[in-house]
Amino acid sequence: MSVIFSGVQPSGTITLGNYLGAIRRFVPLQEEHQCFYCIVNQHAITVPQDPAILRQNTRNLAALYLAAGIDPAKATLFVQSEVPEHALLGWVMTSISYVGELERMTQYKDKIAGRGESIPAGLLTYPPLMAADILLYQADYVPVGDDQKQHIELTRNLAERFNNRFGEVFTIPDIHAAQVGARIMSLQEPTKKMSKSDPNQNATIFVLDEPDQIIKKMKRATTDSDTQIRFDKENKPGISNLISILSICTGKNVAKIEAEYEGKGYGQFKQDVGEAVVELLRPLQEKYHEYIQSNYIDEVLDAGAIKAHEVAAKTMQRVNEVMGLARK
Ligand code: ATP
Ligand code: LTN
Repeated sequence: MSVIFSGVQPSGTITLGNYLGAIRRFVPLQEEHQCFYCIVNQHAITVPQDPAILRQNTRNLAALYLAAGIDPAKATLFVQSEVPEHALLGWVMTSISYVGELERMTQYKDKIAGRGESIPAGLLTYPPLMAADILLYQADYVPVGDDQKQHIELTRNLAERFNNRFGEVFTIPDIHAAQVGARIMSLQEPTKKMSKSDPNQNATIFVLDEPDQIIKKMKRATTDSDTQIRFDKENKPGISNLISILSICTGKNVAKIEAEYEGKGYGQFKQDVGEAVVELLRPLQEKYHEYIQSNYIDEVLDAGAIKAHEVAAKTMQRVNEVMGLARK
């Protein structure tokens, strides 16, 4: 049995990318491993958040985790700010990080673009906090989308640096990469990842979108002037993205999809991808609406924070001892 840790930010509604690249993959892991799944609200505040909306998004995300099939009897589901050790170890990790290595993170470079002088310092120190999240639980594997690879690499470096200086305290974690769906692309600019914060609403499918909205967005998806339905990321990024999505939704492999659509037009193909996504999301949406109206969410998160804290406090105690922060 391994330890698994992952987190999702309550920074808006979850996208099809978050679901396929991360949350959906969390579910089978809980059957065989000790899993900690976190709503990382302290990461979300690295950009300004409206307090009422942040609170609401936190509940929505908890309901979505449960609707996706996370079972609190098997996995620990909790909110980051309710386990203070995240911020405590986050500071330690920030202290052993180098400014240069943080400035090299591509997510940082993307997120500061266009912000002028007002770049929140939290955007720079975001990866050491993420490292703390993972290392507190001595995680072996971290299931995340492709875009987080660099942050996991940094987490490994920080853990090794700490262990070299202070002794073997941390397990060195590995990324748990997706076979397919590791990077769902924007429907409008298929060379960019699908993102929650894309200002163009047509670029992103949100998991709570209505069926007709999903079909409409699929129909508007950018493709190419060719007519062949063929997987070729380089020359046909739009079609390749839709093939990947259809493949995950239906379980059919890429070759089978290409064969099925030989000689057929883009119109029918896009309609079918839209319908497959609607069907994939239908049970998730139904369960979400049940959970969001119940008190069950609070029960789960209260219990989750207690369980997470027990593990996190042990690691933090050890860190304080080896670093000389503990007085005795
Ligand atoms: P933003 O898009 O606003 O930068 P985000 O969605 O990338 O935010 P998170 O909510 O923290 O940020 O992401 C949660 C998980 O979803 C991470 O594991 C991330 O790798 C994964 N993920 C995000 N976008 C995609 C995508 N387009 N394809 C596959 N996985 C994704
Ligand atoms: N940075 C991640 C979210 C995140 C995370 C984590 C993922 C914060 N802490 C720990 C895995 C493990 C993102 O997707 N933007």
